[in-house]
Amino acid sequence: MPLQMTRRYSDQQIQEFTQAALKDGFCILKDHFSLEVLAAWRAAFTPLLEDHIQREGDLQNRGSARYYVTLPFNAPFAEASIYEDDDVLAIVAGLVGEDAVMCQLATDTPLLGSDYQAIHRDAPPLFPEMEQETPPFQLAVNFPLVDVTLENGPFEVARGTHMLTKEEGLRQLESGAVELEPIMLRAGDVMIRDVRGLHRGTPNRTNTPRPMAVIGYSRRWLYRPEVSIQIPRATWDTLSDRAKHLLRFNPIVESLEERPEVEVYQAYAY
Ligand SMILES: O=C(O)CCC(=O)C(=O)O
Repeated sequence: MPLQMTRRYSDQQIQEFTQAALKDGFCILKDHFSLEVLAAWRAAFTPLLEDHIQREGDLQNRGSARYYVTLPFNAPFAEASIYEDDDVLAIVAGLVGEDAVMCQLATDTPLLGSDYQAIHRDAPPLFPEMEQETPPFQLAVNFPLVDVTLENGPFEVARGTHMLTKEEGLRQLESGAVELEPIMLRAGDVMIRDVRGLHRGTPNRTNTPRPMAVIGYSRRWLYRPEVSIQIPRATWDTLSDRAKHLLRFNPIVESLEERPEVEVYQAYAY
């Protein structure tokens, strides 16, 4: 049955969030997602993380004691109230077009023993020859499954650097013209960010993992071979028309057993 959804924010507020993301490279919706849904994600994520570490933890796919784990597109993660959230989708449309696609459903998790990542972006420039950035083409919608504190490894980002070349952004960081800010999201908060904003993960100094979910939305013409969402046919048949449209370029599989043995998204820093 199609989900009945409503927007929490007015058109004008959506415009303001969109403008903030265009200017700063990100915007944050506070207290947005259901804590009940997030608790279900947290519980289902723990065994996935353990399994990932056991099978391919030695690949250290995001630096020491830090892991990128794709989420299976089934319950509780195939959750329309999250990936079809009306406010988030309105901002996504304002940034990467009405015809955007959803291409990624995953998590980044630092554990005790993790370190500062090198400052990076999550996508290469579209036109590296031109040393000029374009309007947004790839977004990450990030939301933590636990409260983020200074101790458990806040994501740090340098405001406004998405519209600079990486070299210029790093120069400005070096000179102090811009600085990295820790983003202290609480469970329920959502950050919508342009993946070109210079950022890094920081060490988790606690014994509790700090999973940060990431849903990728792209312009319809952008293909990112390193990420995709395998959609079981039985699930596909239950999706709303809007979800089918958002997910239209992802592979439909008979069973999630067909998914790759190891994460494909290993090279992440651009
Ligand atoms: O999870 C984080 O805090 C940042 C992770 C990150 O930027 C990455 O692995 O690309």
